[in-house]
Amino acid sequence: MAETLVILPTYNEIENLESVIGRIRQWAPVADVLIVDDASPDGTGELADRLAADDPGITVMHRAGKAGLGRTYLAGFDYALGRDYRFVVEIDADGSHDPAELPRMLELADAGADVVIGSRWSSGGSVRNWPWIRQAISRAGNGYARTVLRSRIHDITAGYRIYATDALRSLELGSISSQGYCFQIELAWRLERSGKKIVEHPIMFSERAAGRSKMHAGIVLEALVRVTLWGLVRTKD
Ligand SMILES: Nc1nc2c(ncn2[C@@H]2O[C@H](COP(=O)(O)OP(=O)(O)OP(=O)(O)O)[C@@H](O)[C@H]2O)c(=O)[nH]1
Ligand SMILES: [Mg+2]
Repeated sequence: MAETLVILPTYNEIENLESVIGRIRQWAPVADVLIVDDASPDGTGELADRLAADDPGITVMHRAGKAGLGRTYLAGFDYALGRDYRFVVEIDADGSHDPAELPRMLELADAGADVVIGSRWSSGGSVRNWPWIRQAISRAGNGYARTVLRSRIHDITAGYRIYATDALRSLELGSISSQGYCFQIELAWRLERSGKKIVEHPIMFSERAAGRSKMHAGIVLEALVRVTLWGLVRTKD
């Protein structure tokens, strides 16, 4: 069995799936891949099955319906933790995260980082073709979370990451309730607070290649409310 599992969440990514899988296979050829599809109406799940039929390193998990990114990753983590993988990769299927960064990020994980974050906002990181409003929301959200949570992480909402599975095991994953990119904030913050080693690796983030974003105002609001509440609890510590 491979020591790394790449978890690829998909919802209506039929135009992007084949190319991102090809690039993951190119840059992390010995990793296993788990596609977690939430019954995408556009047929992404069926395409995933066809790709898996040709490649023993690819497994597909079909879930009943759209449950959000948090639930999707928790199901993927559950799969990984039951199988002795050392590292778990989170990566979007929409072309925003370049699999060419995987070798370097895996090196950092192998060198002892508990979490490697593919970071847009640390020195050397960048974004390409992202509308100014999305950049503004991401920058403001990260600035707010850094201040309120007293975090040192520059891109705490980032969705391109590697976790050491031992670090995930140390968390009570069952008690995580955040959805959207608040899920990413909650995981990173819990690990940072418990003294885990977090390393940011600068990446260039590109606007999705094709298809539609699943971002909506509720996702931003959830993060705002939860981060504020965590911050209030934190000040009492
Ligand atoms: N299985 C599953 N995958 C999801 C769900 N929501 C989003 N995804 C996938 O998670 C990844 C990130 O979603 P995006 O729509 O790109 O969201 P985002 O990156 O915050 O938004 P953009 O920056 O606008 O692309 C993509 O691979 C999506 O297909 C969901 O409810 N279930
Ligand atoms: Mg995206």
